[in-house]
Amino acid sequence: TIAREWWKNATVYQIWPASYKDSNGDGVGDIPGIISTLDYLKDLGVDVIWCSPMYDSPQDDMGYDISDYEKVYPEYGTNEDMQTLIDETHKRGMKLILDLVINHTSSEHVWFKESRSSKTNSKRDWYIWKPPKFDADGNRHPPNNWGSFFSGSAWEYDELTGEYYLRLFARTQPDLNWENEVTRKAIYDSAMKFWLDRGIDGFRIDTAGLYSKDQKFPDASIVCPDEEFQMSFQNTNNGPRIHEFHKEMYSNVTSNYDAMTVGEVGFCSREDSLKYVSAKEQEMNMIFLFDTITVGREGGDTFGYKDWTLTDFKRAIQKDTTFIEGTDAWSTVFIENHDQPRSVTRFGGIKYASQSAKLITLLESTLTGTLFIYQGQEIGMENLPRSWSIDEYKDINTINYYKKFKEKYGNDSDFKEKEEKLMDIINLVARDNSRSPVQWNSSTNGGFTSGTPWTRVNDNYRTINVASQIDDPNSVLSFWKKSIQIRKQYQDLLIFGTFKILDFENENVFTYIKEDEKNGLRKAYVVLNFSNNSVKFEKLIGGEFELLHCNVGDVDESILSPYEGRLYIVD
Ligand code: TEU
Ligand code: CA
Repeated sequence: TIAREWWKNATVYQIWPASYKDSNGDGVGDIPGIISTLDYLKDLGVDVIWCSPMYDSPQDDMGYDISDYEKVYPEYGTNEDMQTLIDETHKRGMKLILDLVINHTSSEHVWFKESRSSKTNSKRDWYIWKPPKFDADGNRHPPNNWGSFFSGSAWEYDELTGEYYLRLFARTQPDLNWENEVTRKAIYDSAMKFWLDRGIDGFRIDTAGLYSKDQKFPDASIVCPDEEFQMSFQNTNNGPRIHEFHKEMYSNVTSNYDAMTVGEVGFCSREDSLKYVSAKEQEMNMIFLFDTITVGREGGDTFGYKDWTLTDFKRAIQKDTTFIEGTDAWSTVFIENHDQPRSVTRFGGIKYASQSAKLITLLESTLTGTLFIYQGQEIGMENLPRSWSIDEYKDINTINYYKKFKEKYGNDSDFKEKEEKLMDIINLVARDNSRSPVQWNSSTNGGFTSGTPWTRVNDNYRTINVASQIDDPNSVLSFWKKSIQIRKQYQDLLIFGTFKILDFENENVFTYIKEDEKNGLRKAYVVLNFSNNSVKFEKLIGGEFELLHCNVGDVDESILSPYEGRLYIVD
């Protein structure tokens, strides 16, 4: 039997501050705005709030480029506001975790300013500096072929000292050198203990698999032959010392607090995943794996996309959630976050938007692990309108990619056609899709701000918003609320149970059972129609079926309507 720590049956709600709620009319969400919604979150059934970076930052990567770990970004509020948020969250019996971004800092962080100032500075070695490579003609090149996640080389040349620094993300996000023990200690003190001592309850750990780089810095193998620079995953992700670093972080910091930790790891074999999250390993409590959210995404190309089938989706969910079975480890359940598009658009059927939002709710609320919901998901927010031009897109990842695309194909006679194709994909998977302001009501700008929003509000705010759903028993919001309650009530099966797919090859319907190891007789039986058509409903196991929850009003025993889903208890 597995231990049941408080964070295991928790429902976590992610807030991405810039687009959540603006309290002072400057068009940017802020901490007082968050505080004003705490009762709403409590009422929804939220146990833990995860707040994306609210630290001081030039905002080149929306706060994932931190210039001061110990200071709140002034547009979001003050350190006192943060203390109020911590206290008010606790008063309502909820917890608060922060984003821990420690693979890199902003180039505006004082550590980096010192490091860059000279080769002999005492902080030179806090970041990763390498001399250039010169070819036979004397031309300067980066130390190796590693590519940035945000396009181009992962190395940035610095004129002042004539060396390159590593930056796996934006050029203003230099990677910290985790090999240096002094640096690690500074990270623990400044980024972690500072906020834990102020009462926060843990961290979502950004890029938790990337800290240990292959110290030989070899060229990455060529996955995309047309590209100059290659994904460096094999040399940077799950690297040689990564578990040593996480064990140190645990013993020096998180184990001294009743802290919850969830690491963003992304891609990992079962064996490697367990090293991060087995309780006995003493590293992190759980990790986010990306198999499900990257179904249909092509590795190596940020905007690569190909057709996928329901079987692919099932296989991915199985991998992300069942790797812990029979172990002392724990998993997560999520389908949206600030890096992913809206799930209704990506995995549902937009013609049946609210029905398919509820279907995804039913799926998520019956999967094993800690549940994470992203702001706006609870009302079924959708991707940006396809009619919007590239100018409405604000994310550095999208913009860099588009620029590179234009440089490459801009003069082609069929550029317009190519561009339309790219815009289809951008509109489907870009991070911008989840970054539009939360739609609170049907007033101007969806009630997000009384001023001019920093980024455009989705045109559909008049029909999709919190106010119109809150008292409607048939809304997506009410369905989420009820699903969270049922998840808690039947937690032995739904949160802690084992997962077994019954119709792996079916391309329309997804059926699985959840079982309680201790009491194998009673099962949860979940059937989800992921298609635009009505399909026949057949019970795939025997027993007494009792309908507990479903996303339609009238249930026809023998037919599942498009995007209909049901949860039965079977005795
Ligand atoms: O994301 C890490 C990560 O793997 C992303 O680069 C992901 O592949 C990408 O967003 C897909 O487009 C984390 C944060 O969640 C992200 O917001 C940051 O930009 C990134 O780290 C750098 O801190
Ligand atoms: Ca504001």
